Amino acid sequence: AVRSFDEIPGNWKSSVGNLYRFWKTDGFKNLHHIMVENFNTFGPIYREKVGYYESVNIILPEDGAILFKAEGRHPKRLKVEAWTAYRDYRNRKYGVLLKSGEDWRVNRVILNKEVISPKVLGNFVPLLDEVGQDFVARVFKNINNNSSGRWTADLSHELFRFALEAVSHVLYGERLGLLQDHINPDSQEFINSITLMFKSTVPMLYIPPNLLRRLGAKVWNDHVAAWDAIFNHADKCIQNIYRTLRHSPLLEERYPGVLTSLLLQDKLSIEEIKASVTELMAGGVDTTSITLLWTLYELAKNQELQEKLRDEVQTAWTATKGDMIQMIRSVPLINGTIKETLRLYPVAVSVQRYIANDIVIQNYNIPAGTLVQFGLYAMGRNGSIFPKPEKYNPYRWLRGENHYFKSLGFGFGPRQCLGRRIAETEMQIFLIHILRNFRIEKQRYVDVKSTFELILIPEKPILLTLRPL
Ligand code: HEM
Ligand code: 2DC
Repeated sequence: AVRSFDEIPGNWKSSVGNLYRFWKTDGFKNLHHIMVENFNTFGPIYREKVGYYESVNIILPEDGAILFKAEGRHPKRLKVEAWTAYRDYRNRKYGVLLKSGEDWRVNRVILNKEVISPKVLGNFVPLLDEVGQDFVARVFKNINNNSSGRWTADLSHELFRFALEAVSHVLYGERLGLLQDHINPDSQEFINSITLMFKSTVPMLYIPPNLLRRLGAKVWNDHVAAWDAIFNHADKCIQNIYRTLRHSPLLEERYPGVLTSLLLQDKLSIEEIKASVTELMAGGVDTTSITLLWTLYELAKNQELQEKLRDEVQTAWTATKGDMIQMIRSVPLINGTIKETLRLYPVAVSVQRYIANDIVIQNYNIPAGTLVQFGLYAMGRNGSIFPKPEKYNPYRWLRGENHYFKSLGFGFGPRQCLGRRIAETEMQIFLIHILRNFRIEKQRYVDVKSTFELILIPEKPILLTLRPL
């Protein structure tokens, strides 16, 4: 017989006790490790209540399949109250990230055509390629300023700039100039604010933001200041394009960028376009840059693998004569590398849905409306799902292996990551250029762990060396 919801194992009876234990064990920073521990203790399904949200957690690919079949026509993920509270507080519109119901769907369908449909690849590639080439030139410049003939740095800052430059070029069709020596201080503030915005979100996953606001808590004030800076900078960029468009209608043949395309289509209101473009700009920085940083770190640790990747890139380059669109289709191991990085270091520790129908998972009844979290980080490190999980091995994503519901780094279905196409293309092009030009090295062996600051990030700076081939 199917067992009842209340029989699901886990510590779901005492939410205050859980919050206290969370606090004591530094649970805020270790959410992903705590999830792994819980799966070890309770098995492939457990129920939990921490702070104000209650969820059922699952880890197996086949259970993920059941979950996503029940997501309904308007899939809803865990509501990040801090983000909606800020917008309500400042009277700003929700974009596609925070919208729900039919309003979400209408916006999402229109945005899909501009940013995620396979057709847009041809528009994005030249824009991203230009930024990739400029990054290479910037590295050479740094190497030449250095008598040692190589360049060693914490590349995260460089990668943040690269990522913001890349996503802005796609969104606005224009360059921000972040790969030059002197950059607009507003852009640097934008970058810093995104990191602060993510970090200050974490406590508010458990403590209601409106309570913290009334208490005048620092974390709320930090959060507001961070979003203010994000919105102000995005507003400036958007206004800039909007004004140009009104004064001089487009004559060029060139792809004008996502924002202009949306404005010309005239299917969404300007306020709606602004809200979603701001989210795309903010969502496009830490996500891809940190994934690239982890990838470079793994390649620095594994020179043999790095050579294999370089061979693939060089062979594809010769075969395609450097045509970037064809290149992207000819480098399966590069694509496996990105999947492998997201397996071990998923930006999002979980993908969640409030299910639309009753479902049965692991022989337990789960009623419609329940928040179900699929533990991405825990799945990626589980030995029965990925043999030798500690080994960084992009080959596991090739050939005839079974990948059914195992590659969920960008989420799933109609509510999956809207920036996925931009992110994947940007990261492919970046890795192609880097591997063609530099050897990636690391001083000595240090194992870098991840820490949860809403997204997973390295717990300490990673020093890497780039050396011309
Ligand atoms: C949503 C991951 C890069 C914009 C998401 C979700 C995940 C994710 C897991 C939730 C999906 C779901 O619930 O099924 C990633 C990863 C990235 C990345 C791993 C890079 C390595 C980006 C970029 C952008 C972006 C570059 C913007 C250009 C968004 C937006 C949503 C989203 C707007 C919300 C979509 C909606 O609610 O309809 N992302 N993301 N992401 N992401 Fe990304
Ligand atoms: C964080 O328990 C852990 O793509 C929580 O580009 C559940 C949760 C809910 C929503 C997730 C979030 C986690 C991680 C960061 C995600 C977010 C949805 C979108 C966001 C995955 C897993 C992200 C990084 C977006 C952010 C766009 C924003 C800056 C405008």
